[in-house]
Amino acid sequence: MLQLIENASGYHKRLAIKSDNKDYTYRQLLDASAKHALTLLNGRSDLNEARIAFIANPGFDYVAIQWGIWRAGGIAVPLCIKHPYASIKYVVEDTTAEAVFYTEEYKDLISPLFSDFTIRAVSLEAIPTQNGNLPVIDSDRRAMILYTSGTTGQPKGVVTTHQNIEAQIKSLVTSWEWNQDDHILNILPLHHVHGIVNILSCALWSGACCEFLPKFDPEEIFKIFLKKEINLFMAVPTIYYKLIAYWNELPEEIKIQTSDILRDFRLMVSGSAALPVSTLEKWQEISGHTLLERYGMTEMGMAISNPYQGERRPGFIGQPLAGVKIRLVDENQEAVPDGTPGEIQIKGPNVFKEYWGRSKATEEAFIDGWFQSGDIAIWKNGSYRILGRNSVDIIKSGGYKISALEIEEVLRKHPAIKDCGVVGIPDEEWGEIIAASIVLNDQNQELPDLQNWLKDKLPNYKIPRKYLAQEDLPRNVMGKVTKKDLQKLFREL
Ligand code: MCA
Ligand code: AMP
Repeated sequence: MLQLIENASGYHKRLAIKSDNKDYTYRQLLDASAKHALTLLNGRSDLNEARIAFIANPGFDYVAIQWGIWRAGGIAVPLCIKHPYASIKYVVEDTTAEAVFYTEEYKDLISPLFSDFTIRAVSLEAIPTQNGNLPVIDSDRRAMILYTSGTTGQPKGVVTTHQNIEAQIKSLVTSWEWNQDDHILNILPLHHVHGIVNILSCALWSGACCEFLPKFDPEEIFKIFLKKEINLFMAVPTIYYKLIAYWNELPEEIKIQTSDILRDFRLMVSGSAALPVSTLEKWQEISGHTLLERYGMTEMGMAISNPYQGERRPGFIGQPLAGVKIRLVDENQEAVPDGTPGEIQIKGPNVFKEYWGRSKATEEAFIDGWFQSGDIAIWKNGSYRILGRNSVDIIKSGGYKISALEIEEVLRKHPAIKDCGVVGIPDEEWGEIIAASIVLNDQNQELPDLQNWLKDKLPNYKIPRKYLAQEDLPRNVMGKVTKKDLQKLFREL
């Protein structure tokens, strides 16, 4: 039996999930997920790694469906509830999903799937009661596919096995001392590692409670904090930035009350993007906590973390997590001396199995068994510090990883656009803001309303916020677009 499920069997009566003002025990989660598994199986003995796409609000149903897919032997493919149909279609097509499991509120969004593909529809609202046995799932089987942007245009599906996910969970549970008295608030999207593994799965592995807030809303978050039930919080730097802005506007007595409650938290973590020292310091003043900054990636879960016990250094990401091997190398794949920048490479049971359907990309991602992250860091005084990335085409905005090339590919389909260049511009709130330089076919024309035009083509967080019309893009003598010059241009606007 999968370890996560086996653990849950030991926590029957404990509170597993709080969502939609309801409490759910581990027993309820086990019962519901078994029911969903039998529905998916529909008389078969094992789904044998069939891809099952699913869409549900963050909360009990999401988790029961995810566990149901795993217990039936399927690969869970979470769909983002905020994505336009084009992005959902891409994931379903790329994974060749056999079925899509959905809750009623997403019926309209996903219904075009049923005319575009031969795909089974499984509605949560129409689950029959079935009897049968669930298969035994080996932990080396594929468990999940999450989509991540890279230096290629289209997002790639990152495949992790149950073993990979277990290794990712175990190292965090040990390092951050998760226990069954923990109660965490999950406000992150559930199609990425941060929300799924670091928060949800670590909580359920430990017998703790995971409470959901389906939508990011600072007012609601502070209201929940004031109930004094939550003792753990994890978010991306943009969220801490927004919480600080909200806190600044609170009446004085609520500020004092909130700060007192936050001081009693066991742990507060930041990750998914670089945490500005200014945000760390302001949050320290408000909460008394030095945010624990850690470093991870969809392909490996978490790899490096500041210590739970011990000094957390602002601007640094810490040391390798238990079971994770790290090396820093130069362009010749030679280890660099301490204090010299190098690419972070990773080895360990936490590292993913493959990119779905992309054997060449999988092969190219590794060198001598080491996964090449593309992130540049130095090791200084016993801690790693991130310096940047080796590709200017990867943007991090609001904690999301975004490919400039993917956006450019879409923009070039606009009939008025001859060429374009997309870059990330540093921003204290968002990490980076996406900016697009546009060369129009007809230079005398005004820039069209691209932000609106992109709405049904890209997720909101991938849509550029700044636009500039240019006669041509900055280029080097070889004619290649010089993105650094483009960034400079936008910074100086
Ligand atoms: C939204 N807006 C933006 C952006 N996103 N503006 C600039 N840049 C952006 N990226 C604007 C919208 O246009 C809108 O503006 C307003 O913000 C609210 O938009 P909405 O979509 O409602 O945003 P939100 O719900 O407030 O979202 C902000 C957020 C979200 C909560 C910070 O971006 C988020 O959940 N980020 C977390 C992503 C995450 O989990 N990443 C982990 C990846 P207007 O009001 O003017 O219309 S996993 C990972 O990275 C690895 C493994 C790791 O290490 O963890
Ligand atoms: P993703 O592919 O969405 O999983 O994003 C992974 C990327 O996020 C990494 O390759 C880093 O570039 C970035 N990242 C994650 N954590 C941190 C951090 N603490 N500091 C700087 N960058 C980070």
